[in-house]
Amino acid sequence: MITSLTHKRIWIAGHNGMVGRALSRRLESENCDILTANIDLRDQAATHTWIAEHKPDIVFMAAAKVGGIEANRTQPADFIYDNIAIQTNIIHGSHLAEVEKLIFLGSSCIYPRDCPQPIRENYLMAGPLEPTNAPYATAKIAGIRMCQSYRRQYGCDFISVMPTNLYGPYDNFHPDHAHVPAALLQRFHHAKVNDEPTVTVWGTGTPMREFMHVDDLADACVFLTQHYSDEDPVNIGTEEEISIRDFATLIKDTVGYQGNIVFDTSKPDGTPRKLLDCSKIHDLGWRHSIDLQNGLNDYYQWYLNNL
Ligand code: GFB
Repeated sequence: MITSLTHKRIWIAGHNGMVGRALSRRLESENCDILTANIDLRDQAATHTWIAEHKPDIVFMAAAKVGGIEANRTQPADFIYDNIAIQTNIIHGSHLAEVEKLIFLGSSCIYPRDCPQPIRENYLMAGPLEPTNAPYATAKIAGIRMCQSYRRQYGCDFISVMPTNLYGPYDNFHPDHAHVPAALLQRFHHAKVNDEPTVTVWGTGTPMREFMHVDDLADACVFLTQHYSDEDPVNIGTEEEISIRDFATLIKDTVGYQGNIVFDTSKPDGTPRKLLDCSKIHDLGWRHSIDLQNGLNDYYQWYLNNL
């Protein structure tokens, strides 16, 4: 083991989000102190002061402005500004406060739109980005470069992890701004309870995506904190892909909706395919454990309990 969590002060930046809450649940079984901050992380002075005063040993960077394809398309300025500000303040503040280890969370959308599949970590910057999320991806690429640069210049143990598309408890269920799992879960549920004959799914249904339960991501982040220390990012996924058409049918069946699916092809498809090559994390000794159907059952149950 490279880094122990035992008796460490661990700051989950972004503790109220889906990923932050999953990290809190996962860290409950470790013998560590969890820190949370209720400040605007875009505020440099407030963020640096908070880190200097609370002196975390380990920082999980789960704070980010995130959203689905439509949120990315309509709010590109917020996506690039908020993410660059948040990550710059946390990474530099962590360096100043001599944080022992920092885990930066990126996204599979950082890779070129048309790169070979499955996507290996070294395809980063090998081609143009998918336009619907280029501002967000550009911010995340800057975060990876910052972690690499602080490691090279100052010897900081800052690592970057690249999760695939996620779903789970405390997801954002906004009808227009959510990612596809939350958007479809709430739309099929609403159609079921209101006896609606059809549900609309955006795009052509042909894009391929890989979906992972957020509890698997949290477990992978803890594993990599303990066992990985290098400047190259590490992909985190399931290596299982599904078309949006089949994924919509899976959500429909999970919810128990009896009507029909129609596709709105005026909406964007986004990137045609993004399957992560997870050889690196598999070789290190970690694999996901929640299969898609079980994960979606848990997701829908959580949704019903927390409507
Ligand atoms: O989840 P999603 O918005 O993100 O969309 P991306 C995935 C696919 O689902 C696209 C289709 O092909 C959408 O056209 N889709 C079908 C829908 N119906 C819906 C719907 O009702 N809502 C949504 N949102 N999609 C995001 C990036 O890309 O992936 C982010 O924009 C981030 O930056 C995230 O990287 C992981 O997979 O296309």
